[in-house]
Amino acid sequence: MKLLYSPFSPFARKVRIAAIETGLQDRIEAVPTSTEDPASGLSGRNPLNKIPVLETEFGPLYDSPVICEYLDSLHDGPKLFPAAGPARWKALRWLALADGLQDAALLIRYELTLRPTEKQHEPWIERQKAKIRTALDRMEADAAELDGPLTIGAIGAACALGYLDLRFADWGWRGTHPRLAAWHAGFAERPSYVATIAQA
Ligand SMILES: N[C@@H](CCC(=O)N[C@@H](CS)C(=O)NCC(=O)O)C(=O)O
Repeated sequence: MKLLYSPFSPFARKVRIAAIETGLQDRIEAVPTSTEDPASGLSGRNPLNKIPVLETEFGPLYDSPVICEYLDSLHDGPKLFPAAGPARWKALRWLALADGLQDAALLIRYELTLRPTEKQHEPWIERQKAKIRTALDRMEADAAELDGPLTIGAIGAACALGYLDLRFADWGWRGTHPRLAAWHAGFAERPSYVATIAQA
């Protein structure tokens, strides 16, 4: 299977970590893909022209939660997506919160890097920052839920925090979210996390 990705994409990182944690990495060929390059063929695989995309024998799969759940169906080890009950819904809620944080952070990133300075809209940036702050506060309050068996929610949270470290290190989220910081420090020792660190 081919994974169209960028080393800087937190969504693709989640997929790459899931692949390593489930022992599937050797079945996946990671193909660096630019969302800016029409010749990449990305839009022919994902009409939204977003990465990650996983090419499978039955066609392309997107977005990252779908790819992760597909990968989770391919192995017999402990599942990243709990099968049922509160454990499943909590893992999916963590995943949604982490992805939402990443969406807001990416919107800020695009505003600051793709728009001319004179067209950047500070209230829009502040609105996204507010989402990130309230998401981090919720994560801090619920951080104890991240302990225990590894889930896709925990992987998502680690990637979202890693993206803040990559692009917005000066925000200093650790100072205001100590429980989350302690949890993240433990997660950051996992070989899957280390192997997927992007250099800015
Ligand atoms: N919901 C999607 C989000 C993917 C996403 O936003 N990817 C970014 C890169 S990190 C992208 O492809 N952006 C290009 C664009 O928005 O045009 C997922 O979970 O896969």
